Amino acid sequence: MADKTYPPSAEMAAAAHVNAETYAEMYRRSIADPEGFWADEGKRIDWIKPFTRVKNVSFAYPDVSIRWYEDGTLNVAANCVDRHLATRGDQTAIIWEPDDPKDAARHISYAELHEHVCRFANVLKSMGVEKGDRVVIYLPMIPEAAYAMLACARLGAVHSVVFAGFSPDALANRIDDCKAKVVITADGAPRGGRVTNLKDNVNQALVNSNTDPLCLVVRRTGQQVAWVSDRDRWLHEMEAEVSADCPPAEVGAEDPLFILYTSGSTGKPKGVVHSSGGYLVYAAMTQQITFDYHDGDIYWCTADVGWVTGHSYIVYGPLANGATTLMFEGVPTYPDASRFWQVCEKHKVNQFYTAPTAIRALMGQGNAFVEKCDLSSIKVLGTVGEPINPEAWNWYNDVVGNGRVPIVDTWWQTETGGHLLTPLPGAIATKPGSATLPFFGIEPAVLEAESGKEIAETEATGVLCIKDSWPGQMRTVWGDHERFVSTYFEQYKGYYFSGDGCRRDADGYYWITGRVDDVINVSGHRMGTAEVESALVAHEKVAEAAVVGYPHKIKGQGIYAYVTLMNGVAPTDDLRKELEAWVRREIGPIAKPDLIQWAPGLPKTRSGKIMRRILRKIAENDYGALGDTSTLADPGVVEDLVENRMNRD
Ligand code: 6R9
Repeated sequence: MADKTYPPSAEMAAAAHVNAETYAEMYRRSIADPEGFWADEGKRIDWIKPFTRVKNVSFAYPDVSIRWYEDGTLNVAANCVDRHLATRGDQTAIIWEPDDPKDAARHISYAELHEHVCRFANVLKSMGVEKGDRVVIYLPMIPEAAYAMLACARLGAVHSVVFAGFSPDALANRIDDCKAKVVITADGAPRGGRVTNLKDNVNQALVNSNTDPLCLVVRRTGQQVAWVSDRDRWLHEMEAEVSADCPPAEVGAEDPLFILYTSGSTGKPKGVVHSSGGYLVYAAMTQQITFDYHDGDIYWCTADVGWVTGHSYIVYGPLANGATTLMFEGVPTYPDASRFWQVCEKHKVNQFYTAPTAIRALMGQGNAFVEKCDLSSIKVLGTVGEPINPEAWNWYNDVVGNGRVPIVDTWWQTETGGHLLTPLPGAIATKPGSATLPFFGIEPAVLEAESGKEIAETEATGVLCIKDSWPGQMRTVWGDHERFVSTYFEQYKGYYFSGDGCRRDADGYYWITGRVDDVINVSGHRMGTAEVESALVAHEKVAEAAVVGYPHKIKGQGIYAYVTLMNGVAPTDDLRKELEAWVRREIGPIAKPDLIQWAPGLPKTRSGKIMRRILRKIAENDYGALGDTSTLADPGVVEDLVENRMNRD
């Protein structure tokens, strides 16, 4: 059966930045003449010293190196703030919508943003932050998060935002890995009517950390906090003492703008490093074209700044374009399931960008929450983070978009900096569940997983790789270039390997099938199974643990943990709760296992390798098709696991 397709409306095609013809022509040129194409796109941003070299890239293993606009210099904050002052100083840059709808929203103009960023930068400077230094940002979704990021960029310092849902231990690991000079936090973080004591978390993290950064604290809730007087400073006190003038530093295009830690299939999270010049060009271009953003539009991306989506599509992309970007502190279901739609109505949102997990959760609450709101301002709907199932896509389309709004299903990664596969609303017909076609400059390839052979036929199923670089690509893993090369360029020589599986249909459309490595995607958050396993085995009663994903109605994937206890420890419900709380504390609430199965033993090969394929099948409740089990050291183990499986859906 042919997939149902949704072509762009005539109005959209006529008014959009890119229509079907311009897409075809621009795409052709972007591949045939990347130098010329990206030289032109590089002019989207202001350079202090214009670049003369556009692209200098090698994907050849092991000498991978990626450079764009390498001899140009710029300042990212000046691009996101200063250059708009002359034309749109009074325009709102950031609309901030607080957690509690009874509290007033704030509108921060570009002129105000400029003053906040300059003062913030001067505060950091007075704390000793210089170009190249690392600053960890552990903040809730408040405007100060954007000020902090831009203040770092203004000084040429490298920020690393750590999602405020991460535990003190996870925070300490990141502070240590990048050797942060300053950690920026808030007293507390209200979310969904509850408060997380962020400053307490930082206090605890700094007890365990081997680095001793200073700590800058934003007052958000006014709650009592424990204070270390030679280490901690209040932002509001410091700001009052510094000037509102801070000249932007000149940085090289290839100087790092930020580090963002993300989960991989092995070991500890990797510090993904993004550049200043190429990243900004790519974030700005994709924000404008994918969402078909026009001057005066109100644009809302519901992500958290702790993830890459918040970096590229709340802060850098929109602000580089002089957009009005909405920042939301709360959650979709507080005070009730109409919150997203009420915020859209209240601020007359034109582009709305969220994750499938939120769509599924809201879909489950019924249509009335949507239908009571006026969503007529919405022109484009977007989704990101995981494959969207057609049922959720259809609900988004029919109920939220009222059948009149294009949906852009954007496939990309922390590593890619911006969208790689996505429909363009005025150009590309959509199919529910497909991220459709490549963005400009992106040459996808589908490879046979085992042989690594690129499949030439249009219809193909395999692993998704990209043949050549684009300006927004990550440059390295912080402090570990070898890990960068081995993770993304070793298995399939000459290609960037995404870690995702995919299918390409007869129309050349891409359908992402999910990760092919030991990474699971829980509510759109990437989680390495190895990370959860090492948290579990760090508990004194746990001998061994194996973690896999399983299909979960709302979260996309849930976390299924097989746990072998130490000899003599009784498997009780209390212990199950204790382990859940333990993982929450070790990593954060997003890593809490949904199901824990007591496993007297794990299925292993004779050489001692855990056979995850079997564990995945049992977790999926698909135990009838376990495949070849002949290499198992003790086949009896499997029978017990099947019999006591926790997922019976
Ligand atoms: C931006 C972001 C990346 C992984 C990626 C893939 C999954 C993201 C998707 C999608 C299907 C989409 N993913 N967008 N899968 N369709 N539109 O989410 O970055 O947190 O690094 O996750 O998310 O599996 O490899 P990140």
